[in-house]
Amino acid sequence: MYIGFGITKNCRFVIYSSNPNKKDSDDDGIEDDKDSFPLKRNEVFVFLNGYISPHFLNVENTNLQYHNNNSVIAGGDQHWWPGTGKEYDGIFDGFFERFPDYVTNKNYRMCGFGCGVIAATDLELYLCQENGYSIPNQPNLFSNNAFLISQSDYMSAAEYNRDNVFILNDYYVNYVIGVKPTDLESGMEAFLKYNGFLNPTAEWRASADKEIVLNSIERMISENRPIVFSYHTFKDKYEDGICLYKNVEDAKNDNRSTIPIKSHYMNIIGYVKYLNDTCDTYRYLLIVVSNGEIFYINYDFYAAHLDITTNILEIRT
Ligand SMILES: [Ca+2]
Ligand SMILES: [Ca+2]
Repeated sequence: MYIGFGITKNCRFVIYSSNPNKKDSDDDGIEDDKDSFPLKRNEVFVFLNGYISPHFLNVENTNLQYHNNNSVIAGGDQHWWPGTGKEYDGIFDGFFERFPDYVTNKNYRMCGFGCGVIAATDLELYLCQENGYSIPNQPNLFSNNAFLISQSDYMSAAEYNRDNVFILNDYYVNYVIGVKPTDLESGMEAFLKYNGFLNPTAEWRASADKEIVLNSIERMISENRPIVFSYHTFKDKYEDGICLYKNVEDAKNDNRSTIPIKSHYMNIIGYVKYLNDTCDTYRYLLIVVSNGEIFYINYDFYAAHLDITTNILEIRT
């Protein structure tokens, strides 16, 4: 059927299922006769700034045992601050006895609840590195090397943020999820204004709609902006935690081969969209950074848990 210019008529047409001049019409490495979707790439990786492999901040790291002996990692690590680790064992066990420690001990609160400070600092430093922005009171960042930030400079920037911008204080919320989303919003808007934007907005996305949030993620990645996001569940069951995978196939299957995480802020630095044999619409993995390491997350699992505490920080300028 052809419809147009006031004329409607039936006509014949041919659906092209492949390009007859090529063996692999969509250049995805699967030849047409074996490709379930010969005109659509079966797997597409999208990274910040058109990088050809996952890449994020280069930060000097002295905590080698946590990072396979790598002396350069992809962001800050809250374990640089020497908490004992016991803080993680049932957050409310002995909570009130330990409360004064958390209030006064800057190491404990950073190691135990600093993931939001780290995620926000990672985002700021990436924008500094890519765009020449700066953080107030932190003149030495990148002073020795444009592509490498020292661990001490990173920690200095994160501590400034913790005390002044993405504040870890004795708020009840800070002891449950770390930085308050409202502080992420106001802090990121202040950072963008400091760097010359007249009317930026940073909004903790209220939507629980899978497609709306995905569209925001795709837009920000295309603008070369990482996305601070959280996962948080109030439930205690193993299956309610989110798994971070080092391997794409594990993430596609969400095979629960890693220890699930109950509450965490991280950054999205890209995504993978892929087809499987049963469906010709793309499904997604998120490529994320957590404490200096790059992982994949199954977006279907994440999106099923979207709510006010599991969401993204959306930036517009
Ligand atoms: Ca192909
Ligand atoms: Ca294909």
